[in-house]
Amino acid sequence: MRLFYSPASPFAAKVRMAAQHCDLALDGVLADTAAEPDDLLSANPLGKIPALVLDDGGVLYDSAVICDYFDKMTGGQLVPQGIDEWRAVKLVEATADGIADALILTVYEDRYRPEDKRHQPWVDKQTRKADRGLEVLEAMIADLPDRLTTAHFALASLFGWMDIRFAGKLAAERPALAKWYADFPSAFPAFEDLRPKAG
Ligand SMILES: N[C@@H](CCC(=O)N[C@@H](CS)C(=O)NCC(=O)O)C(=O)O
Repeated sequence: MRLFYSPASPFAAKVRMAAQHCDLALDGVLADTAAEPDDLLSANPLGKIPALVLDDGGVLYDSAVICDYFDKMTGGQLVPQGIDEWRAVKLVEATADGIADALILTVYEDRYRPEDKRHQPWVDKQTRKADRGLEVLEAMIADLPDRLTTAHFALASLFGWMDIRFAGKLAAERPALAKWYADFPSAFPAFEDLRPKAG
């Protein structure tokens, strides 16, 4: 399987960690989404990473869908099947991914919009989404199962990416999440290799 990714992407890091956890081999293909390369667009018409090309030539995209596919391929190694645990895991994953979505939009506002066109109230709105998400995550992490799941990889990827783009925010504002993040590499040593890295 080939995965279009970039070193900094939290969503790609989540998929790469999930694959490693499931012992699934991925060939990484570096992609610059800003350039809209043809090979990426054939794998994902939305032009986003991560995008996966399967061995049969089919494609999959959106990190949650790709992780669910890995889960199906491996007989449930990433998502518990019991309804209560399933709910807890998928809710944390959706919240972590949604926080990443909101914060990435604030980064793009700086990166892609000319300075005189930036709209601070919109940035503030995205930041409030992220902050509310982080607040509820502090309570939600208590309900996660001990074994590693897509929720763990989504959280670790988000926090690893925040380390690059919003350094210090987690420790200053959400110490319980910062502690969870500090403990994560001992549960998943490959994190040091697969964590989001500044490109
Ligand atoms: N919901 C998607 C989000 C993917 C996403 O936003 N990826 C970013 C990089 S971290 C991207 O490709 N941005 C380029 C763009 O939006 O054009 C997922 O979970 O895979």
